[in-house]
Amino acid sequence: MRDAAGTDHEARPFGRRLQAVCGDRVSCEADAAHGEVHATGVLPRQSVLERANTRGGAEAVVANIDLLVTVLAPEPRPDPFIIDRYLCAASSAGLAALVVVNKCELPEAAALSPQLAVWRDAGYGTLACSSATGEGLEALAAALRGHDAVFVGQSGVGKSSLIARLVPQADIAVGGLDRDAEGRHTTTASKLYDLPGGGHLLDSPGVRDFAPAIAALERRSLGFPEVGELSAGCRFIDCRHLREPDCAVRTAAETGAFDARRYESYRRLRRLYEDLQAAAGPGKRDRR
Ligand SMILES: Nc1nc2c(ncn2[C@@H]2O[C@H](COP(=O)(O)OP(=O)(O)OP(=O)(O)O)[C@@H](O)[C@H]2O)c(=O)[nH]1
Ligand SMILES: [Mg+2]
Ligand SMILES: [Zn+2]
Repeated sequence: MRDAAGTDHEARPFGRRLQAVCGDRVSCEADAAHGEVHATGVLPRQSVLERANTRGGAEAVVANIDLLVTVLAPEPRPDPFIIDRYLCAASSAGLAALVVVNKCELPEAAALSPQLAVWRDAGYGTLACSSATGEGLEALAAALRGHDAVFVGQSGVGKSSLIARLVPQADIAVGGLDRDAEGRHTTTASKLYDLPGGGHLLDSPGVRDFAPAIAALERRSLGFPEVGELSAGCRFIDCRHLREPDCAVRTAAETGAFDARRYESYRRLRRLYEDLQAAAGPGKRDRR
């Protein structure tokens, strides 16, 4: 916990129901007798990134950010579907999003360019950089300046390595690649760093998968900007863009106007959305 003067303290959550996440602003009380600080309450959030739990409910991941940065690299092998789901969660939560390819000095990075172009065409910011060589780091620093940003992505893509370069005074652990096979992650808890030019960066532990909280997802497009735009041409206002007749989204995917892999990603998220909706129970269906 950091106080108004910028000093960090160890703070214990006071009471079992306090659900603070990284980025939260909390009210605190000093317990002078035990030399401890207790976090007693979570202040209202400006924004929150939420993931789905298995019961179809929502779990906060980070709070009070305005920019989501999904980091990928040629190694470990990227899963574009996870990245899509993060991007959907970001647009549904009103956050700007940036897709960053790290380790761009590796020859295999060139193969990621077509996929990066698809995200760029969808309206997301994209960047290639290398924490090893320093290439692209100035552009990344410029894109982050003044923002409260979080780095997300698979374990081993180099989130912490990038933060170590962007925040020179950060005391941050960076790991090897082999740990992934054993399921150990180098970063185990989210942490907030001050950016030199203003703003903040949150490092987060690597993920194997990510499912956005369904209640937070934009219901018609699920947060896919292309689907949001194309759906104006669908015959039915409540088109799910699967097998419905005269669906402009499916037609665009068939003709190549909408990237086929992004459409597949949409279909997978739609199925997950409906499964989670069912898990949440009939009373919670289509609340919005
Ligand atoms: N070749 C190359 N390796 C890099 C680069 N950036 C990071 N690495 C390596 O990638 C490995 C993982 O780096 P981390 O920064 O710990 O990755 P992370 O995304 O923070 O991983 P988690 O904390 O487990 O989520 C380390 O061995 C780094 O040295 C880069 O630009 N090029
Ligand atoms: Mg890390
Ligand atoms: Zn449709």
